[in-house]
Amino acid sequence: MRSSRLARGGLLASALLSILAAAQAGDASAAGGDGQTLRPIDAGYAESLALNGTAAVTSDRGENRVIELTTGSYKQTGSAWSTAKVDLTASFETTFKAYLHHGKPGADGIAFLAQGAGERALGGWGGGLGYRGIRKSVAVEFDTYQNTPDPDSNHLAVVLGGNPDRHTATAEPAIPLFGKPFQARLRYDAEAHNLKVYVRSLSAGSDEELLLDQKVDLAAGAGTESGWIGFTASTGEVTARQDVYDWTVDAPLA
Ligand SMILES: [Ca+2]
Repeated sequence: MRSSRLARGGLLASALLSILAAAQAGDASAAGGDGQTLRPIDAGYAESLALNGTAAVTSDRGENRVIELTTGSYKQTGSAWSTAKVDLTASFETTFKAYLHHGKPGADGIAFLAQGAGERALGGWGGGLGYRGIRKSVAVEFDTYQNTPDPDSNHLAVVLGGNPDRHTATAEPAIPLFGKPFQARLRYDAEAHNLKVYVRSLSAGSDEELLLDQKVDLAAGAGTESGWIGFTASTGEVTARQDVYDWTVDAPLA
């Protein structure tokens, strides 16, 4: 099975080749400058993901490829990283959809990370959101469970140093993060060291909402100029199935 082969790692070379082949085939959209578009989760690109913990690549009923980060059992952690490293000193944009479901209420949420710890990186369960302890990282969390340091059970936050107990910035979306699919768009301006995070409901006619507009240096936070990007998630005493899909990355490779 592809995902279990991935879990053992060692496919970096073929992953890079598949991305380059995609670019040559004209799959790259206008990226600006020297950027290439990676589509790590579109058809055939599971090879470009490193999966850890409970994370697996599956298909939904519509045959779309989905990164299932947690499967709905207790105290799970999962992570999925692009095996192609990204230049964190350059501007990039990434968009993904997430569906956090199958609990009542559900926990704990997901996070998008830029990190310098490597493609096996995986952190703590529960309120750790799968990234607690990944010290060389900048996380944007989508947190659906209120732990003691959290403002509520439906918030975004920028977190440095793999410590979800300390939020650099928080925001509360108008939409529920749990129970209904949403789309997130992250835009990093490397010159300004600015990260903007937008969220919108996938319901027809819904508008995108700018939630985080934060000064942060991704390369400094990740402790490297070329790092990995991807997702973590966790469950605890409360559980959920937590899926990410339609992930596109518009970033220069390192
Ligand atoms: Ca939490």
